[in-house]
Amino acid sequence: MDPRLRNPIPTLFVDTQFVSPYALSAFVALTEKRVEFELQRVDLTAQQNQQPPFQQLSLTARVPTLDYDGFSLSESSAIVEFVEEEFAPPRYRSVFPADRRHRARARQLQAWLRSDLMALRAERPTTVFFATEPAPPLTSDGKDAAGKLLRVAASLLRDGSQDLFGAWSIADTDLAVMLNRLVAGGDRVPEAVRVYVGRQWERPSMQKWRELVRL
Ligand SMILES: N[C@@H](CCC(=O)N[C@@H](CS)C(=O)NCC(=O)O)C(=O)O
Repeated sequence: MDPRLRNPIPTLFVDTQFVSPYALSAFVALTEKRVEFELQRVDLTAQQNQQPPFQQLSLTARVPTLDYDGFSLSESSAIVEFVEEEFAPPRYRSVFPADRRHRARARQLQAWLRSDLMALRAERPTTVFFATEPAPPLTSDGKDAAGKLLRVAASLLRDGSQDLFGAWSIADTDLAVMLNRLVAGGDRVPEAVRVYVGRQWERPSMQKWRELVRL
């Protein structure tokens, strides 16, 4: 049997450049839980994800994919949910809010961030976080998406909150990553948003990810 199929240490498959916001979310969840895990890089530019063995491992042939003890899983939100249950509190810290309604709202936000704002994602890819040149101006679709995102952020961060639900959760990371497309892109954002993003960016789990980025 391929020993990797029974690897008791979770292996997270990520893009070689470490620019996938979805891989980042799964990485941060595992890191915040202090779970020992391994990373495997998949070269998306060489379409390594479309070839065996990754293609057989990942249902969607996308990163992130988690491989753990003979079980593989794609889709970042499914991975984070699985990791939360597999490495459950109180032994491991929770990456979701403690309150049920807050948890539901965290998932609401995560689902929305993964399914909307296409123009913003296209015009401000995560490589903008590390760009040295200023980003081109947003198109009208990009501005609409940015406006929508900032309206949502303003309503969630109404009291100048440090974290969305009273303490850090993975939804903060996902929101901060989306907002940072604007901050790093040099687009105009309220000061409260800038401060919020800066604070999320300084989390040790985010710093670990940033150290891996290869552009
Ligand atoms: N909904 C997925 C999105 C994953 C995704 O789009 N991954 C990209 C990298 S950012 C990928 O693997 N692209 C390669 C491809 O689709 O062929 C998730 O949340 O994990």
